[in-house]
Amino acid sequence: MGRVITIAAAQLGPVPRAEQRGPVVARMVALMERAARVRATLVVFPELALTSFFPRWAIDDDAELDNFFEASMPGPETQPLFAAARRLGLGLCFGYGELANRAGRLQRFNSSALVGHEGGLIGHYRKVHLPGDREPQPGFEYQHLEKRYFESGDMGFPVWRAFGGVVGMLICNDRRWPEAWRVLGLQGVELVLVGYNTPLRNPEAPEHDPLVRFQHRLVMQAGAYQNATWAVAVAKGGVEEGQPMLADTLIVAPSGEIVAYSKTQGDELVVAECDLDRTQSYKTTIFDFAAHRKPQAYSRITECTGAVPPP
Ligand code: CDV
Repeated sequence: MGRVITIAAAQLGPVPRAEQRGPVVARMVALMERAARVRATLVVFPELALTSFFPRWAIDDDAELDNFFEASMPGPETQPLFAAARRLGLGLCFGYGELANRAGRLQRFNSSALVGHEGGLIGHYRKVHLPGDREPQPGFEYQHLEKRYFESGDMGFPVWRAFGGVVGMLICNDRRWPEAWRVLGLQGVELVLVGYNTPLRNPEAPEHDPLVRFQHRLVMQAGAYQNATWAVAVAKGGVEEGQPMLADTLIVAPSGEIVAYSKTQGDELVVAECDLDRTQSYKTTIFDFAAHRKPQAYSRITECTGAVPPP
């Protein structure tokens, strides 16, 4: 029978800049109710699911910026998500802007929450790889100012025993870095949950634009295969505040094969039955890390930091 969980990747269409939490949370609860009807047990939402992707704007006013962040999780406005998880018996993962208060020092992170079937917070992850700039770039059609608004995550890449397996989270740009996947893989991860907001146009390197979808699939499929894990990538799609976003929500098997993907740009559930035991056929053969990895050799390579010697 295996350890089968039915996962619903809940893609979201655009969220306007001025949208309050109420309507977005209502959209998310509606998707959770649909997921429960198809007997899903885990629902995964995108990066910064609760708001518009605000790093596209230069925001100087702290009060305005704070509107995009949650000071507690759950908070009064996100409580309905936790209540729905409990009522429907669903696990939940969603991205949000985290406003943390560490001994009076305010910190902002790009975070993801993991919620159990009983509606309790299992844990959260803070995005490590922050793309873009600190200052607005002259002439760019859209900014990407994650470095301005967030600190880099300070929790490493944790995994949790949850939903009958070993679960980790990455957020958007993290998925392009093999070391993020590998740190999860080395902890025996069996399911990696990834929310993202990937624009279709990159003003810094427009020559990459035709490859956005290809490169997204490339890293998701390679990350899953090389670490013998299921992987779920969930998009914000559509044209959000004039900026076209990649949809292409995916569920990827440990073989690297895409088993389900979105067909629209808007709110959509992408559902697959994921047997966590399928990870074993890779973890015990080609990617049996204990048997085949060679960390001693890798440290020699990292010692070679100088220039290539002359011939
Ligand atoms: N939100 C993101 O991290 N987006 C990046 C873009 C800017 C390249 C991504 O890796 O998809």
